[in-house]
Amino acid sequence: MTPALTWNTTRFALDLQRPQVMGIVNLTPDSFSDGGRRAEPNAALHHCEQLLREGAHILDLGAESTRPGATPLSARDELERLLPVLREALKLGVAISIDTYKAEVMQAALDLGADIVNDIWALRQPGAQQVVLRHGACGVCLMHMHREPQSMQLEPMAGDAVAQVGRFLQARAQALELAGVQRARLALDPGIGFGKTVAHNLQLLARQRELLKLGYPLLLGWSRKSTLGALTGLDVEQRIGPSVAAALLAVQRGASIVRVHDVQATVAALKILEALDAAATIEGEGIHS
Ligand code: HH2
Repeated sequence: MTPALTWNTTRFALDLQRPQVMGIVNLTPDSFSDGGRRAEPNAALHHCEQLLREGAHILDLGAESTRPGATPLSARDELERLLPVLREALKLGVAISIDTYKAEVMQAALDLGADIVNDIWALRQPGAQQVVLRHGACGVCLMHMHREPQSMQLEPMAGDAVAQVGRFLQARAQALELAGVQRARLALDPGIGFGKTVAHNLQLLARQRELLKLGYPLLLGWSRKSTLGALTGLDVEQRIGPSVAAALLAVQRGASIVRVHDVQATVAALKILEALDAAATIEGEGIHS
């Protein structure tokens, strides 16, 4: 089955005929990539506005870091960080995604009007699936993670990552559909770096088209991940080039949504890809021949 042309979310039907850029807004003091700099609500909101000026189509707000070994946060603390920014971000006129795995946080964010639940646990934590079912309209991103954030890199998955990730994502998506979530609300994410080795992550990129066959839009989060550091020797802050390259390669292999820190550079790179595709189409129609 071919993936849907829109991603239906609470307020917006996102047009997946063009790649959608999801800008990351970290409200955490300990995120792996830009830890702490945006924890203060005003700074976070300015960051949201900046990402929109740079061309983001979706903003992904996360109040708890999921980097390997990060300290888990209570739902109450997570909400304290999230809600002041969310209230204002919802006025910006774009889809707002909430990066959380806690039912209580999802519920509060959806009550305020959030558009998407982005869950690294694919709604496997207590109560999470029920919140999404009850809401009836929000978009959902289901991500694959091997083990859990505290232990995933200590014992990464073994064997064929693409096959295992595919089976997991298909099972989660089917379970949700059977429970009543419309297919057009779902996007799937192979979870780059979540309990995977560098070789696994590369396998997932090289064979990404196999995951497209599941028939759901794919969301990819390569931005500043450690695999890019391992391949280039660059520190987190220096990984814009490899992050943009990975996002572009993911889109070329059929990704509909890319989750990125560096929105301006990614949007610019995607314009080249789009121009190239348009030129190739004209060429194919014989206009230049
Ligand atoms: N990666 C992180 C967090 N959330 N969500 C999706 N759907 N896909 C991802 O690849 C993904 C995600 C990484 O977590 P964190 O350590 O909090 O860093 P950052 O939010 O800066 O990417």
